[in-house]
Amino acid sequence: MNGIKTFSSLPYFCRGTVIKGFGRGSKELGIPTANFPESVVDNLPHDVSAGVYYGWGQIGSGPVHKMVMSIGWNPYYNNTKKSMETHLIHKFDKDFYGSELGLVILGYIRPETNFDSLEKLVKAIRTDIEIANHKLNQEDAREFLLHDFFKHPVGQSSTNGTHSSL
Ligand code: ADP
Ligand code: RBF
Ligand code: MG
Repeated sequence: MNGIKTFSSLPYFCRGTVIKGFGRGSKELGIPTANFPESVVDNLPHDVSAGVYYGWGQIGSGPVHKMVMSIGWNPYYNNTKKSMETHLIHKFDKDFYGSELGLVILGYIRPETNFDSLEKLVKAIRTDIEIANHKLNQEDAREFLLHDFFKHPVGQSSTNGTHSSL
């Protein structure tokens, strides 16, 4: 079985505050991941199983970026608690701990894997980013850029979630 799996609960929309993780994402891997609090993880529908997903992500009312994320227990590090970690495919000038991160999860890339070296994990994540990039260039994925979810209430100066004055 090759193709990309689909789950009945996708697309899945969620929003939460970016919290401190274990500090390993950017330091060790060169791939920072914004971590969600347990409350957001606990709300995930059961059919969104552990694995790597792609979709769109937005910090506050800022621009919408491509993202890849890992949902699961990170077997490489023997984590015991389920986590949702998002890597936004964009270069940020500074950290955004404490900000709201809104996500629409569109599709599944692969199951979580227990790699026997850090190098292999990093290589797999690089490939995930390429796959996400490709998937998110397609029209059915780009439609979500205009979704109400990424628009913000009057008073937050945004008429269109894909624009930012920052
Ligand atoms: P932690 O273990 O605290 O999650 P990471 O090393 O994974 O630490 O770094 C994640 C943090 O880096 C995020 O919370 C965010 O503030 C920042 N960051 C900067 N650029 C990005 C990006 N492109 N994607 C995700 N997080 C980013
Ligand atoms: N961790 C794993 O143990 N196995 C994986 O297959 C795996 N895939 C990932 C894919 C992506 C796109 C991202 C962003 C992370 C992935 N991770 C995986 C999580 C990685 O181990 C995690 O970012 C670090 O543990 C830092 O918290
Ligand atoms: Mg992280």
